Amino acid sequence: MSNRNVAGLLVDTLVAAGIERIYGLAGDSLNAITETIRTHDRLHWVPVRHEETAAFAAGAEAHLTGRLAVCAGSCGPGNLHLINGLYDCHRSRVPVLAIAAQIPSQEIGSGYFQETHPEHLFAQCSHFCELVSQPEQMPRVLEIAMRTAIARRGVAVVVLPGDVALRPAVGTDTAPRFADPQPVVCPSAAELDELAGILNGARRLTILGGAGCAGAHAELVELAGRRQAPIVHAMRGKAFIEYDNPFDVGMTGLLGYASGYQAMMDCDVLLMLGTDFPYRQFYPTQATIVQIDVRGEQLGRRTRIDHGFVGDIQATLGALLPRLAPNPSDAHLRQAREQYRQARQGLDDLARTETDGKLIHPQYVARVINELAAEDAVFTCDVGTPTIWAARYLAMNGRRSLLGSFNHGSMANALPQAIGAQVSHPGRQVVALSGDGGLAMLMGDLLSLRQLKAPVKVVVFCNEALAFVELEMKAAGLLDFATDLRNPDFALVAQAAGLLGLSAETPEQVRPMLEQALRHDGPALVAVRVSRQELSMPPTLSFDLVRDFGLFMVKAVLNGRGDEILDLARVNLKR
Ligand SMILES: Cc1cc2nc3c(=O)[nH]c(=O)nc-3n(C[C@H](O)[C@H](O)[C@H](O)COP(=O)(O)OP(=O)(O)OC[C@H]3O[C@@H](n4cnc5c(N)ncnc54)[C@H](O)[C@@H]3O)c2cc1C
Ligand SMILES: Cc1ncc(C[n+]2csc(CCOP(=O)(O)OP(=O)(O)O)c2C)c(N)n1
Repeated sequence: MSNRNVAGLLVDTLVAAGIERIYGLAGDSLNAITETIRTHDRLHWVPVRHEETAAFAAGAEAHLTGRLAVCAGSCGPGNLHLINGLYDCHRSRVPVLAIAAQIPSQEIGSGYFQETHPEHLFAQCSHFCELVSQPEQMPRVLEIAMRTAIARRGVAVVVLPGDVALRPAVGTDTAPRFADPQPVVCPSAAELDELAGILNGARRLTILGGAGCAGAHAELVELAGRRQAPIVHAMRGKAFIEYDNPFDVGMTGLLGYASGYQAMMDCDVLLMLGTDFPYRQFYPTQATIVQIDVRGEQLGRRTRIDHGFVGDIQATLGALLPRLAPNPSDAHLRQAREQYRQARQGLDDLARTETDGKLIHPQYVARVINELAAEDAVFTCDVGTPTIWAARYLAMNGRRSLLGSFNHGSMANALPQAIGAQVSHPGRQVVALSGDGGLAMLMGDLLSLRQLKAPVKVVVFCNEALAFVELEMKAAGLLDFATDLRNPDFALVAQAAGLLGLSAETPEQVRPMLEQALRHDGPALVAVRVSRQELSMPPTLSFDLVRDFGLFMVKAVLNGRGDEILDLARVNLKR
């Protein structure tokens, strides 16, 4: 222990905290750290081809375990490449420590080769970012960084010059303990009485639940049953709310279901539970709005609220339930459920096999993935239309997980998140739903799948376009421009990278190829040629509903340009 250098102290501290791996890409400013890991048997280096991948991968691990995960980048451009992935981790509130190596300490401030100032660069995507300029700061700065990432759930960055990492450590021999405090945050008894009074008085209560409902499924369903309330979910709440839930009426938002939108518009009281659903146009304007969130600063952030309470959803609902009376009327719930049935029927119809000519509908691909995937699969979906297909066709069951770049909205997240999910959970099936634009953006890390022996299954929705952007252009009444993609044969690219590579060109090939890929004992990629023009807005069957939906789109994003959407809807509904 006494011969340790600062890098050795850093590694020992991480190991003592239960860290098993660091995702990263080597560089000389990281040499002291990688050299220590080389001879260490409890900490593994996970090499990737782009540091952004390292950050996304660490975020995926942290998401699935709920514990701290670590990534590293070398000085200057190396750690600069981490930034977009770290933004995603930070905005998704997953605890990630980034080690940003720095140029030699005596050169800082001289405009030296590769010099940047990570303390400034990472400031916006971290809760903590400090430079270690002398060995005496370690391990204290590292401990504070780790505790901050865990306690505030987000990113912390330790900036470490390569020469400081090589210097003898002067820190304590005692490894710090990282307790995992589990305080129960619940509104006071008086607040709970007030909350119960509001809910007991509601005739048409609708619940909007989000990621903060994780672990509170039973309480949520009991609350909805007691008050006969439909439950709408925000995207990050899907995995925790939708399954085994007789009160579920789907998602809201631009990609949501008409039923989710309608249930929120028709209520007299909206109860927001652990959600930061961002789109203000989708909140009701007349209803009484009540919000519960464990973070007080989240209250009233997205819509005006009438009552706000600070509490953990599970604890709060547990304390609230005994105070709630049964609602004698189920009219609101029945109406919302019927609208949901219709919306779901419309979505399922769109996922049928029949196609125009030889086109493969992406909805069908997503449906088949859902049918074939394991009961505890981890899905990742790229920003772009794969997010839509995941939201609508992947059924969650309490054991499956769904990861995306939902809050930061960065393309190219699916492959790197799949890498982190697979490396940290070797026993689970991991399926990435990638866009052809998204895959190409960080395609270098297809090579990592083979190198890491990570049996990720990548399904590429090849629509030869930045299709989501085209959709937005159409919605705004613009002609498509700058969205064409001339793709290579991704199956051949995959084969060259040492993966099983398959290409589905016809609807008949989709299911057998996906089956083959999922059975394959190793990484696999299936490139599916899907149709380019797909209406991804909430589908509806009757013209009245289309018209309502048109209005809803106008209200949401179109600034009065609803005609194009109606035309698009008519075209899509004809088939
Ligand atoms: C292309 C694209 C399109 C999208 N379209 C849609 C769409 O149509 N509809 C949609 O819903 N989303 C959509 N999204 C996702 C959207 O941007 C948001 O990420 C999502 O709506 C947020 O979901 P959330 O509120 O569940 O999670 P978050 O934004 O993460 O909010 C969770 C909230 O819960 C709180 N919380 C956490 N734990 C607890 C706890 N234990 N107790 C109490 N509170 C807690 C947090 O403080 C936070 O306020 C889209 C994303 C992309 C990339
Ligand atoms: C890094 C980044 N660049 C640009 C965007 C804007 N953007 C959002 S979706 C999208 C298209 C994604 O294309 P692709 O991955 O091919 O998926 P598709 O929508 O075509 O299915 C773009 C360019 C973004 N979100 N992130």
